Amino acid sequence: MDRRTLLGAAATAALAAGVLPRVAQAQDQKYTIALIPGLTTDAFYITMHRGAQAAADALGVELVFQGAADFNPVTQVPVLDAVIARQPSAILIAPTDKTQLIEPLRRAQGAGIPVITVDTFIGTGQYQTGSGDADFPLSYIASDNVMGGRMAARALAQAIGDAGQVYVSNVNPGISTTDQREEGFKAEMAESHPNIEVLETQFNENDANNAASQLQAVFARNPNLKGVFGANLFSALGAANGVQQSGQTGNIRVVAFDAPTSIVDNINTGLVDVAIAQHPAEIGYFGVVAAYAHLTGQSIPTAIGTGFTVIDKANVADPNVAKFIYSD
Ligand code: T6T
Repeated sequence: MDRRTLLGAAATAALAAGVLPRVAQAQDQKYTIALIPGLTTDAFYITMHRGAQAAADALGVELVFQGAADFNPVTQVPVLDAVIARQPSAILIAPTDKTQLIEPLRRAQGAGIPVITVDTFIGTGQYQTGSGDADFPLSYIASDNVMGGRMAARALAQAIGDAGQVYVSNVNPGISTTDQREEGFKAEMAESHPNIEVLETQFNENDANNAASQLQAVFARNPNLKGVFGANLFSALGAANGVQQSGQTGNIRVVAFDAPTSIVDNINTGLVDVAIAQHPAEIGYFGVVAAYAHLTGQSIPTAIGTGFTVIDKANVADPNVAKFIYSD
């Protein structure tokens, strides 16, 4: 008997004995992947969920989307604990704080559940390095937020003629994404736009109403205010509303991070100059693919970067651009 005949005979014997080959076992296994967003009602995470579901459908895995109603570690941690209790095959999570989610996520790791972070990170975001107490997640899948902040600075500088006062409307300190956007924005301004003064950051706790009142207060204190960078969806929406309520549309220029449907109107009316759309569907899709690859024995990259689409009045109607507007 040659080698091939021998292998064939062995496989036939195994099948006859009811022993399925290994590949068939892996395919039959039903995996459950949990996706815990920063909050459930944000168009950014709704779009991420859509991408994750597309990958889950393609791979035949069950996807559970469970999150809190606001972007806050105090409400996210109990959701995480409830998910851990259900023992999913893997957890994808957007941690709402770089530090406060480390211990809670260790509980997932302790329960043998692989963790991948999407959008935001814990610790330094450098995973699987063997150093520190927060390098245990397998992978970090997200936009390059420092670069996104630099892109926002360039867009705002151009809109205001490269001179004058601006500020960052931000969520809360301690969130990896929005911290990095502010860092990139300020670095770009300091390095390349010496005639722009960046005023003190205003933190709005992810509340667009706060961001709107803050805009009006900053303008009252600085009547020459020229621009604002809204570092996430609610910051940008609120800051833009504040500009409108102050009757300053076109005088105080707005660059928005994120691209909910309302941004289209704001770009068309000239209230917002530029929106930097992330690709949250990509983040969700590759999150599920990475978790599945790990569960089926493949090694996965410790970081996967996704892109941006810069939206302005000139391209907002182009279908190749408009497809990056978030789902509601
Ligand atoms: O900007 C996104 C996300 O990247 C960030 O981490 C939190 O805010 C958003 O969800 C938009 O609201």
